[in-house]
Amino acid sequence: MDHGQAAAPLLSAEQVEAFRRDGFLLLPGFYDLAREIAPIQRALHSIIGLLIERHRPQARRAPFDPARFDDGYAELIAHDRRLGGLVYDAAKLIPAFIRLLSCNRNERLFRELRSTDLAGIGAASFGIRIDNPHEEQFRSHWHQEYLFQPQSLDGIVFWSPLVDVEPEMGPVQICVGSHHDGLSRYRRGDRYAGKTGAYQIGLADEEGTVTRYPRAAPLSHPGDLLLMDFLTLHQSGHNVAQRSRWSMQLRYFNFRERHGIDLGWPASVTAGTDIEALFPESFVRA
Ligand SMILES: O=C(O)CCC(=O)C(=O)O
Ligand SMILES: [Fe+2]
Repeated sequence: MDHGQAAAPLLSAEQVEAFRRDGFLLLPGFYDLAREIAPIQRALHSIIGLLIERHRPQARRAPFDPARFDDGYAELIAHDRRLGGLVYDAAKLIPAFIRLLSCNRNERLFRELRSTDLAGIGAASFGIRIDNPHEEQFRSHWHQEYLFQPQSLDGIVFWSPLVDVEPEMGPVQICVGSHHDGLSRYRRGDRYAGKTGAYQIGLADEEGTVTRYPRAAPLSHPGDLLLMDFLTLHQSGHNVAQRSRWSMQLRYFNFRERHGIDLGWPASVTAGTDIEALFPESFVRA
């Protein structure tokens, strides 16, 4: 039976080398817009529509168009921000999203980059971010994925936008090559004490750490795929556009990696994993 090994590689040697060197890689047009992306946008349009009908029956909105699938969303959350939370939770339940999450090419891509035959999808590690203009509460500041998704040290974030990400929308910012320096030290509270849950955790010396590296902030479009090493320092940009920045996060790990095996492939911090107990040496106590 063909397990994918026989298929032509998805990446060139130069792309693999760039990912190893920089800790990230942008693959323009990796996904098929009509077959893989539009069904997710259509479902989001319908879900937003149901909430508009339920909570703002007098509001008018456009029929589905992939370029503006979120029509009416800004007005909906201006009416009641909690309705945005419903859309955020519902997005993970869209079958087309779950199909994309575990699609064959994602698995092959991970296996190619990590030279493994045994890929996993981190428990509670996937979803669709909605970064609303000028909202700081849920903006993710400088971090490395492994601390929050401790499934394997060599995990990879698959990040893909559902809208055109122009500079004002705050593209993800990356510290180029930072993955070579291993897991940084973190602390809870401090400058992020006003945020919720795991968003209170930040780098122990954020300024001193992130200024050591050159930055990248790749612009992207629906269908593009941005890959990030689980040790690459990155953060959300600041969305100062008019529209929310919608993007998908999928996370793959390697069952065969030693640290993952030792820890037992824990779920995401969002599912309740106590990362301060898991990584006591990575936390500086205030
Ligand atoms: O999309 C963002 O702003 C943050 C992305 C991120 O931290 C991630 O995908 O792991
Ligand atoms: Fe992240």
